[in-house]
Amino acid sequence: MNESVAAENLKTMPLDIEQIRRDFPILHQQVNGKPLVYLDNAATAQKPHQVIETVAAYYRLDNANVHRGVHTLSQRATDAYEGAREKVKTFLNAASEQEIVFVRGATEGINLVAQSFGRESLQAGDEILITEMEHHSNIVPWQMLCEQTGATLKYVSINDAGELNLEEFDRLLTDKTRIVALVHISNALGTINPVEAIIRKAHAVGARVLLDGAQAAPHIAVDVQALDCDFYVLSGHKLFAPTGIGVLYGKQSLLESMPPYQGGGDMIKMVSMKKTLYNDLPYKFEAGTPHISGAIGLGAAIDYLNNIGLDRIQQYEHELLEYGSRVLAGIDDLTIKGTAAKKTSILSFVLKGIHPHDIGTILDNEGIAIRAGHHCAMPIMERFGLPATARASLAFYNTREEIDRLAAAIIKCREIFN
Ligand code: C6P
Repeated sequence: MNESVAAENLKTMPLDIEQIRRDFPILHQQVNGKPLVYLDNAATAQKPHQVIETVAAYYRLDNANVHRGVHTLSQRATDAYEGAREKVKTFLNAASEQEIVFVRGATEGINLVAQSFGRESLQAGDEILITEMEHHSNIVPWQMLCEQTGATLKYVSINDAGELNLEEFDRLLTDKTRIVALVHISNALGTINPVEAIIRKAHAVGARVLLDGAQAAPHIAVDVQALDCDFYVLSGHKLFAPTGIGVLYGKQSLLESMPPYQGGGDMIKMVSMKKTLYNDLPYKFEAGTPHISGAIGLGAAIDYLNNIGLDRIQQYEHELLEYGSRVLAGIDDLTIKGTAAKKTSILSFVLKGIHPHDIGTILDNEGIAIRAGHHCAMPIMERFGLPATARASLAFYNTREEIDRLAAAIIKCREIFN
């Protein structure tokens, strides 16, 4: 068998989860006397030793500032940092490295677009269209922009399953809409939004589209050129990489036309006491010493994901979600919130008469980590008339046995309270 056929065959093989789990040292510990079940992956995902070792090796061997020194360590650090950018470019299928800006995370990416692109191009009378299912990071920056420019913020509502009301989107999208910003995959409901159609329609009225891919990038393959989105943001720490590193993708022509977001070192070509010439893309948007080790760790995480294959990850997680949905739906008094026809990786639920925080605490006693609260998406809670939900969020290292432990702990929880 030649090498490419062997590689193709490997891509269709089921995941060896036990092997994968061995890559994640943190998973092999007891919490409160029980083996850890980590189901809070939407908040932050765990790191494989390939990422941990890459970051450690960088600090052991190559640590230096980037783009500044002529010495060998600085050149090595610069090569590794720019190598990571190239990996992100390929991962997202961007047209060029110049379209890949390293930021702190999805939140900073959205704020950058709002304050640079938005502030430059919006005025009173313009409209920004977002949805009821946004994370606060994709609401507050637009509210701030509206206060600054006099633009108006509009929201597309969601149905009981947690899907966008697309007829309403069609009604709210007008030639006044300058920006459409929405979540690719909802962190609180797991809904996968029909972003291709939304982007097409938004472009037809001349609006620009930002996708919040914080929850999408770890679970599905993203191709920004095929999507034709104008901006895409993601957070490294949800993608099995370190915290404090993220990505803003922007179409080159747009990024070229935008003013810098922050001023400082590295974003300049020349500074005199009178004026500054800004640097080329993407450095124009990377003021100050960047999170070098974080970017390098993100590159290692991308290598790790590519080795496994996002298609196989998606397939496995889909089966796990279906299994989890069936098991949880069989528990008395439990209601799953978020039942979209297209969803992934999120099991948000409520238990009649028991506050989600109590569920979270009892599950923690059983060694199970979930998130309980509003998941930084308060408008969704308002929509469903809930103060909070309990949320189990999956990654490809989770197993059916872990779902069974989750279900047993939820049943125990019911028994304690009833
Ligand atoms: N959601 C969750 O538990 P940052 O904090 O910048 O890395 O990511 C913000 C963010 C933006 N959009 C979506 C869809 C998100 O899910 C998040 C982070 C975490 O759901 C922490 S609140």
